[in-house]
Amino acid sequence: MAKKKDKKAKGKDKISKNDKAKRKSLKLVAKKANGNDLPKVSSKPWGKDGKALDGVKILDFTHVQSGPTCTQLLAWLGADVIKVERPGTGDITRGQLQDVPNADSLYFTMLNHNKRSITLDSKSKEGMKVLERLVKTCDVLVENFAPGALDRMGLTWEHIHSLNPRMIVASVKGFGPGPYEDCKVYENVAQCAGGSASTTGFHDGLPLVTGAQIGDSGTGLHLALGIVSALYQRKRTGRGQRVLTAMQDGVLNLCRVKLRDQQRLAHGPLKEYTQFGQGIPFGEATPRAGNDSGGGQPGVILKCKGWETDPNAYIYFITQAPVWEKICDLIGQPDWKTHPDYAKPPARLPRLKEIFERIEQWTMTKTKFEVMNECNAFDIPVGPILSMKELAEEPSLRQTGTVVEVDHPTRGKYLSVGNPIKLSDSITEVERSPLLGEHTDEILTKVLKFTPREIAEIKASGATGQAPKAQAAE
Ligand code: CAO
Repeated sequence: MAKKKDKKAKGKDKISKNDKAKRKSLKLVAKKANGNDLPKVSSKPWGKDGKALDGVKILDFTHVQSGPTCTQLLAWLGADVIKVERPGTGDITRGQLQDVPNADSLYFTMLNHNKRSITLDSKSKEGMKVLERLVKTCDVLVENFAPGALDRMGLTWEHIHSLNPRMIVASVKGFGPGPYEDCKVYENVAQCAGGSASTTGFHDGLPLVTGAQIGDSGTGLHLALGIVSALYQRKRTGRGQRVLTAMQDGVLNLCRVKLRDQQRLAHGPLKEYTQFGQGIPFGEATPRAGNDSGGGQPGVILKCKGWETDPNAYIYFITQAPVWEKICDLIGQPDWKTHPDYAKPPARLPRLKEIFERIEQWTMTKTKFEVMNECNAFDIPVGPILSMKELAEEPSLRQTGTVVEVDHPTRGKYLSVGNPIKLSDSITEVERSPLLGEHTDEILTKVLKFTPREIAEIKASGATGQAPKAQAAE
């Protein structure tokens, strides 16, 4: 009995020790614990209580769009992102689609906010010395070179892992392992190979690519999630791992509902597609559905007042079943609420063309914003077709930081899309993109801790850019 008591006491002791440890760790995240020993909600204003990825160092070896989208997101979430660029030219997008002479293009500036830039010739001995030091110092290496390029540089996974077993190596490639794994891929190639183009456009028209950069930016997003997950797993295992996202896979993931429809075809026609009501037979593959709604709620784009001259005077209108009666009242067709041809969703499916034509008679009497307001009053889901000009000028997007004005030393003020992911504690201050090699000295000295003599040697070799004239002439 005494022994039992002893055990109990020891158990209590254990619990209280655990409790102490728990309290100590909680103190790190909460100034004061509430009655339940749980951290209190931050007392600081929205987005002002530390950065989510504070302390994470990223070796950003990305270029063009897919990789930079990923590392920009990580930078916005608080990671220290060091972009390694080729001396002289840097990321090719700096000079692509230039609108202001001698200034980094918007293509580059809008994809590389909040990063530092170091120029390094990875194919030189001294350049590789610096890169290896970066590998040892950073937590994550992100790259989106053509297949095999990183290996050809000498940075194989095995080598990186031997230098820094904690390092996560994250890559975007066009295709995963298989017949196309060696191919170079750009946005529209991925949209075509990932199933988006074959399912976008009108039934009787060409396959279309979309304006949304689902191949590049979409894959960058997928990669960022993979990296954050690998960082989380590393907390348990202590080791890094490889993260691979193929653009074809990323696009297909975003086209998931179209693969759903492909399988539904085996069981009959896709009744929510306009072509069903038009009596056009379905083929073997998911067809292009024009503007038909992707889900079970039929919807299309309808003209609004001004459509004759304004290319964006349109609205997306969804005949959501629960609000059908309100739609009937709003468009002045109350008899459809009880009419057997219109009252229930299955009865409406073969008549969608006629139904939307009737709704369009109503939307054409109003601007897209009037339609939006009147429909929203009755919970009818509609979407005005907003132009880039309207989005750029929308005050609410400016207020939330989704659209931000950024100042840049060589191009002046420009608009950018800020961090679309809002965290209540973590700060996102959108900072301008770096000039080419702007932080080379700072990184060599403060991050990599090279001595002045070593830095002089690195620079004299030309690894960070043109070698000083005296040495170059030797
Ligand atoms: N110093 C020296 N050399 C460097 C360097 C540096 N700092 N940075 C890159 N390089 C070299 C690479 O080592 C590579 O050399 P090798 O071919 O001799 O090994 C070379 O530059 C070019 O790399 P790349 O083949 O990736 O570039 P590219 O312009 O020919 O192709 C792209 C571009 C996007 C088609 C290709 O990188 C790719 O398919 N990437 C994967 C998919 C992807 O992300 N696509 C999205 C692009 S955005 O639309």
